[in-house]
Amino acid sequence: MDQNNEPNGTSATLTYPTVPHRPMTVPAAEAEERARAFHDVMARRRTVRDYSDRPLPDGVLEWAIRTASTAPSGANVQPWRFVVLTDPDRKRLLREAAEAEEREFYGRRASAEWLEALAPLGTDPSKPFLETAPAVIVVFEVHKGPHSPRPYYTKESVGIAVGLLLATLHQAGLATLTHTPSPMRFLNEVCDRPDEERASYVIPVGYPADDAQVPDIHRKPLDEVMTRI
Ligand code: IYR
Repeated sequence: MDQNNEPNGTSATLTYPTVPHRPMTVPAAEAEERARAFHDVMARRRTVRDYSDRPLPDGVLEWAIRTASTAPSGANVQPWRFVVLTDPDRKRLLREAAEAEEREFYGRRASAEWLEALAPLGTDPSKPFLETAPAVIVVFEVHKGPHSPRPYYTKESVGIAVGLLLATLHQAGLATLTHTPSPMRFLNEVCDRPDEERASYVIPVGYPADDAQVPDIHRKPLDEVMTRI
């Protein structure tokens, strides 16, 4: 059997070797309960903007990034790169650069309609969480470059990976926030990444501050999000 997962073949059509699938075996009688239990865990996830400086337990970031990397991706290109910032100087640099973009966003670039939509959340250009959270993960899409093939469905693939990342960190008791400074080009310099990589999420990770508050928002009921035909 091919050991390296490179496609097999010598001519124009290359195919992966196949291996027997090893499915998860969940008894049908337990399926609903397991789905509900996972729902109850995920339903408690909240986006957190106030972090404590409590350190992260060992190994969690690595497992979360491994889990994110199990996401399906267009043509299996796996077009993601997760840059983990923990050094205080680097986080300060990130915060200063992000706040400069955000001042432009809130002061000039955002439309009145967008600012009105954000107003209930009370967000503003100040981003202290980029320094207080013990780690910040900057997620990059990897586009075609000297060492990377052309990706397909890049946004979708990276979005799924980030969903798994957030779910794993939550499951491990950690809070996150998907911060989206715009535009994000400055992140290549802050994170030492080449031009073919384009940042799409900035994710502080940590324990919530003891006095953290979150907005009292609610999820849409099933009948508003699900249609059966
Ligand atoms: N990038 C800004 C604005 C912002 C935009 C959306 I859409 C949000 O849901 C929240 C914030 C910021 O991070 O403050």
